[in-house]
Amino acid sequence: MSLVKLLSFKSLGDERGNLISLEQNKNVPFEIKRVYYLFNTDKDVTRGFHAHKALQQVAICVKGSCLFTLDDGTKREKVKLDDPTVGLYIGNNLWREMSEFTYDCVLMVIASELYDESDYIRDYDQFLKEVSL
Ligand code: T46
Repeated sequence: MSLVKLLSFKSLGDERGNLISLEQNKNVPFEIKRVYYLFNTDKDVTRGFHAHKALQQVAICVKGSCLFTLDDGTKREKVKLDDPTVGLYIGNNLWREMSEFTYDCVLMVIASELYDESDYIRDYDQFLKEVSL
């Protein structure tokens, strides 16, 4: 089964431009507790390098592009996000790395929980132990 789960959002655009609405438990498959966004990221920067014990997220590149690498402990898959109508669903226990940001990239992330550092697994060996249990 692919690690890359893409959600397609219907654009409600008209001659004035485009509009996408995100609603919890509808086109976003969980209750939304938090939204954050990354921007002005230099092109050589890599981010992420962690997994989450419980958090579910949907990442949407609303402008520009970036590359996600997902890893479940047995395989790695990459996906380029460059379309504001597409969301990448990232469940728990998935290692993620983000790279190849264009400087204009605005990466918006919808999250199922409030920020909680204790939900992060920031050590790759620890992650491998957790997913092999
Ligand atoms: C993820 C990827 C896609 C907060 O205080 N509140 C928040 O809601 C977030 C997301 C971060 N922070 C703090 C924690 C760090 O001191 O902001 C700083 C940067 O966070 P971090 O280094 O975790 O950023 P990324 O880009 O490596 O990862 C972020 C999310 O943290 C993570 O959950 O899945 O984006």
